[in-house]
Amino acid sequence: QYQGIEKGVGNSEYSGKVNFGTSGSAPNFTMTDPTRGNHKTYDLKHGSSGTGSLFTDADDTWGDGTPQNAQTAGVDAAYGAQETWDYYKNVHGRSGIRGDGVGAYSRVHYGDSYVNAFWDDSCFCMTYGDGSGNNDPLTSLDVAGHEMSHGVTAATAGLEYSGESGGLNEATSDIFGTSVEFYANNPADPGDYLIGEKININGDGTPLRYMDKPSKDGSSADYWSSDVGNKDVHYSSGVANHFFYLLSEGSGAKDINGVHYDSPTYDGLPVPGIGRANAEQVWFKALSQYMNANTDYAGARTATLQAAADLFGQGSASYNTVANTWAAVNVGS
Ligand code: ASN
Ligand code: ZN
Ligand code: CA
Repeated sequence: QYQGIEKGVGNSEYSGKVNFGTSGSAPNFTMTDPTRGNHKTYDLKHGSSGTGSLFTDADDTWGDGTPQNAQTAGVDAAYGAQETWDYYKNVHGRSGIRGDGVGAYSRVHYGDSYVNAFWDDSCFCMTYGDGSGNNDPLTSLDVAGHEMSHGVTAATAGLEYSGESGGLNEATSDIFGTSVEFYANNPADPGDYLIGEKININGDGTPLRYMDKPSKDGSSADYWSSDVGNKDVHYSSGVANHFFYLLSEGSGAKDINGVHYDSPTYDGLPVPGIGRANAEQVWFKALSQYMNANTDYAGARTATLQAAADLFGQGSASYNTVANTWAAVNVGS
């Protein structure tokens, strides 16, 4: 899979032993990925500004799989950036977050016990906290893919981060974060429709979000309602996350990679799903060609139907499934 270019050996925390792109030669290797826009990974050493220091190593074997070793979070972050780059390049033909071949950079060990990770367009960079007690860094693949996808959204539809467009912005990050996780096909972190299942963010090992039935988190919306745009964007996203799950897999009960899902519909009518790979193409085309800063849920329905018409033909079975799946989350009829 890595064609021998990714010569670095990393002992990650969440993705097992990985090969990843590094530069240099013994004894001066750096965490700089020469084939992905020279993406660099920095150690903030618990600071909260600047870049800290670029990770370096003498033998190109990095980390030990635990958060006590400072390199470990760097390995997870660099691997996440690598898989996110490869996902957009190989699945959507997009070179880098802005599509211009330019690599971003990542910073790990931000702050003290900081329980978040974020993309920042102004620095074109990714930042990861170390989690509660500096023990659970937020560097899992789905989180990396989620955050960097905020950069893709900013460079395409530009969905405004409030109201229904904010929910669509958040859902887009969950959709492509999940897609990156499936794409990586890593046995230590197999693809699922859960967000943040690896990072112990609730302290009890449960995920942050559930795409098959978003209300399982206690706050997210399963279905559209006229007040959904008043919710926090991480909860109004539930409608589109649910749409994406249903469009990928169909309604009802299903086990995938050892995880059990049971996805309901608004009217109780089943929907069949068109497969995740097709659903990803629909969402990416809708995002990059048909959505804009003010797109709401009704507009997302229209945008994905336009995308489905381009991809599968208007009135095709897959086109009709897109329409029926929006109805299954109470958008349109
Ligand atoms: N982790 C949060 C998110 O991606 C941080 C943020 O950028 N709002 O939604
Ligand atoms: Zn987000
Ligand atoms: Ca996941």
